[in-house]
Amino acid sequence: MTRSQNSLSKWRGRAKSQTNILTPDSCLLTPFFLLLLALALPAQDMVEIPAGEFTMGRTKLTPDDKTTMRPIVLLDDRPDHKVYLDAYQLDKTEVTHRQYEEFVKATHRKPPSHWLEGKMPAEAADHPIYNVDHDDATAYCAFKGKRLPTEAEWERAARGGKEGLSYPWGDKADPKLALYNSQSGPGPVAKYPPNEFGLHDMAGSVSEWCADWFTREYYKSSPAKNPKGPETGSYKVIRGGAWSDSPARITVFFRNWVRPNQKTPNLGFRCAR
Ligand SMILES: [Ca+2]
Repeated sequence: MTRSQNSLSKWRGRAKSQTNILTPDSCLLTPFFLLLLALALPAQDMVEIPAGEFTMGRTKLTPDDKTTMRPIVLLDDRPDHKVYLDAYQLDKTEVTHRQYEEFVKATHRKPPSHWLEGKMPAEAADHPIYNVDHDDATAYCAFKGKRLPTEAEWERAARGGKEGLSYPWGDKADPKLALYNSQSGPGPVAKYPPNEFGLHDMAGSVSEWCADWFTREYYKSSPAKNPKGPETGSYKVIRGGAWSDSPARITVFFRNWVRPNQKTPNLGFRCAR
């Protein structure tokens, strides 16, 4: 017998002995264990964020915080405050064109306006979806058995378990770590390194819809546990900044807002569960 026949026969023997391990009882149990495993583990495209407390909002004061010189859009990220969140899961990446196409085909939802003749542009398959409003994003997440993250869930995830930093990686904006300050539109998701939780593009790329209504004063009275935003409002929170934004707008604490029916080339989303 040659060496290769020998090793083939060894593999066959091993495969046979492994097959013999499966008794009728264990065969019956296997689907049950697989189901348990599926429920216990996050899907491969999601990250499990453990229950816990974090500091939400901007912690560093600037000299012009108490003057009229700081733009009001950069003041609603205070006061910083402790927030406790139950465990949840979040998509590792922004929802892509390819993923959104599956949803459009299955539900016959109106495609985004930049899909010529309703067709997903093939070159954008791995780019984040955009030109979708809050209803589109909410419906997509429901289609996947998910939901939009709350603003607090989004910020905790963006921080990646680190306290007091401006960006997911530190305190200095870095074009090697995120897509921002650009005029060229979005590129492929997950091109830049993930944060400590394994999440990509929590700074820049496209801004992301959150579930919450927005009010400027919300942090002054928000609940300490699982805050879900004001009861109602005219604007929805969007987070993370986009390819078109300056470094000040891609921080983990920067709060932005738009009307729920807004559709722009720099606004997309990811889902939570
Ligand atoms: Ca983003």
